[in-house]
Amino acid sequence: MFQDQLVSYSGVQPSGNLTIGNYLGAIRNFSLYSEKYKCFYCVVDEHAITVRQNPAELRRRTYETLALYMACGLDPEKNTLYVQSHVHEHAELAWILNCYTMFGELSRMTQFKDKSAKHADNINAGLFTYPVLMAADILLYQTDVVPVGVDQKQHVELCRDIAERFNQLFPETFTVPEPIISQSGKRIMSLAEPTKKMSKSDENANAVVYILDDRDTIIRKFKRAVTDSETSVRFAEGKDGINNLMTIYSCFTDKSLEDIEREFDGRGYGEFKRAVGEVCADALAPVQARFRELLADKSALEAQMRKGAEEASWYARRTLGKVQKKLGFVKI
Ligand code: AQP
Repeated sequence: MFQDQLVSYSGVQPSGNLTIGNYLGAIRNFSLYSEKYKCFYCVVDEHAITVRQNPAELRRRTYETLALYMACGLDPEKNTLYVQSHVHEHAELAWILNCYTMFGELSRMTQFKDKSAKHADNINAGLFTYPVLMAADILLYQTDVVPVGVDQKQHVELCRDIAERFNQLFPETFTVPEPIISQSGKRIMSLAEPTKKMSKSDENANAVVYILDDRDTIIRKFKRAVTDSETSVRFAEGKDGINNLMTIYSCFTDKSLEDIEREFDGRGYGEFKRAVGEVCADALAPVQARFRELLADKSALEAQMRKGAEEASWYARRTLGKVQKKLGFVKI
């Protein structure tokens, strides 16, 4: 809470082309909070460099992620939309919080374990302390709620622990945030390996549906999605591929799993996959059209970046100043 306003905070890394996992698990839900909360949505470029990035691609994706936020319905007049590296307080608070976070806590983070297995040649300290930077992002704004996909829940819980530890030593410094996990799109799985999360950094482009994929590509990817040797569309244990497709269909149509089972009763997987592809392509078409318009005007996006950074900095400065004072840093 910041000056009697409830605060919502979340972010997306510009570490790859955004997927329908990012869309259904996170971005699509961000605008739900604009009425009740003061909302900050950040393009977290400092997080992205925990794995190697091509600089030109990182730059391009930073613009694209901001444009996608707006194309997905985030109104920059109602939400503070900005880029993490434009607000230096994030990195400064992260350093301080590093000194209040335990090695053992960070060692237990499943994302660190997964990513260090995937990037065995580059297990850098930033990958390990990623959740501390995320805690700094959230705590700088005195955040009440953090809408995220289920994969980020553990990091928000660590953020709560850090905030509570700090507050015990220095009372009333941080608001302790709650994660909000959207029930429908909480975990969208890979189309090729449906026991694995759909990720923008997946090397197999057929496993992932990107928000900006064209209609034919979307339909083709769903057509090729891994299923099982049965033929009936029903949600059940062991049917990970079909369960994932039903979840995606349900997210785009708002139909319940029971309704979907009824709708496709007696119809084969081929027909179902085509229907999933079509509803997904239909839902993304207006987002893609708006995205192209926004991306065509780079200077307007830069003006938005400046405006967002100014707004965010005002809040970030206040929290960092309070923390530094409590710690005993000398102000000059
Ligand atoms: N598959 C998913 N299902 C539901 N939600 C998801 N999110 C990501 N993938 C899924 C949610 O999207 C938000 C932004 O994610 P991020 O960019 O911070 O990083 P991530 O969670 O590591 O996402 P990726 O796509 O897997 O990125 P890479 O491949 O770079 O690591 C978060 O709220 C996340 O929960």
